[in-house]
Amino acid sequence: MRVVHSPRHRSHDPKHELADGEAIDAYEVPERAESIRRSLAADGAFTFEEPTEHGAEPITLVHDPAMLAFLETAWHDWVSSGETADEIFPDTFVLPALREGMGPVRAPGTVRGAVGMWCFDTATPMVEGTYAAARAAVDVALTAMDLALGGEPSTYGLCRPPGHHAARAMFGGYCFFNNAAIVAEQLTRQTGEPVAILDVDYHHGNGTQQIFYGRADVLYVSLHGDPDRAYPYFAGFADETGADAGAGANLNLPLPLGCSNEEYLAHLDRGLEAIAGFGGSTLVVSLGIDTYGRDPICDLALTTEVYHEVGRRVAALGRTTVVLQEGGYFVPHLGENVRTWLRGLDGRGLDLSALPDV
Ligand code: Q9C
Ligand code: ZN
Repeated sequence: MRVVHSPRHRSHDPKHELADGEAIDAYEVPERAESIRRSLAADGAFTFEEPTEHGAEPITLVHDPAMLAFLETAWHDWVSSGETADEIFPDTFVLPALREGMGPVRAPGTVRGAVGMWCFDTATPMVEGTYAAARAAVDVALTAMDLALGGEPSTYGLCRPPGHHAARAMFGGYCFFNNAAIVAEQLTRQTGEPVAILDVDYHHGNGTQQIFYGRADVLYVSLHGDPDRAYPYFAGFADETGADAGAGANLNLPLPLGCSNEEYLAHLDRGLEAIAGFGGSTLVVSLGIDTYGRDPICDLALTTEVYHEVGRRVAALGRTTVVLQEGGYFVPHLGENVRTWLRGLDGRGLDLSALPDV
């Protein structure tokens, strides 16, 4: 299987996120992607290539150009206005109620103010190299798509930072540009067919859902921790099925606390059934491995074996598949879990021999 990877991801190297009023070590760190790269490289059946540049247009077909412009200059503007902190966090958030009844929001003249127009949480700091890494992740995703359109049955884009929490005009959840949504949008344009997205990250992909919620030509299917208890809290409910032309083209499958492999596969089959009944020949997978039982920030109970079976069942759809990396935070097993998933997709056997005993 062909893998697209860029060393550029390393320039997004946040040190902290905020939790319960304290700065804690960041979970979304460069070592995640290195763990995946090492595992796939050691397997021998994966070949690596660097992305080609795709420019800004595929991004602005999905995201507000003003958000792209903010991200592009934020670090430079931050430093040149005399700020000295090496991570940018929002100070306030422009919730609709802040200016309720008082007319439109005016863009603040400082990054410290303006970041609260675009970022929705306190877990997603921008650092000096964030923008370059986020742009490279988009190029990784689009290059994986190009290879699939060129005839590969399945390809893998080792995207970092991840993307599925980024909405049209909002970033957060460790995500800046929505790599999967950008690829899905291009697939609709380049194939002229509808496109399905399967999101198996532990967290609901609120950004991807938002971007396509009114669209009939993109099916979004997500398995995730129930938003009644899980981040991002405000989206991912089972009764969110799409709006307007998109009615019926959104399927949320919330999962219970401690969800087992068996329960998970039963939910997966419902999602795959919806995809099988939807048109088009291509599939985008948002592959999060934070469903793992040992993930430090999630609460399901999946084991490595199940990722092989999930990959197998996705392959049985028979679609051209672009797999893009999202979350997964138990770094010691992250690479092997991804490798296991992709081996299942590729019709190869389960191989647990390289799973570290930690
Ligand atoms: N106070 C992805 O897996 N959690 N994003 C913050 C800590 C943020 C996860 C809660 C989780 C974001 C791509
Ligand atoms: Zn996640």
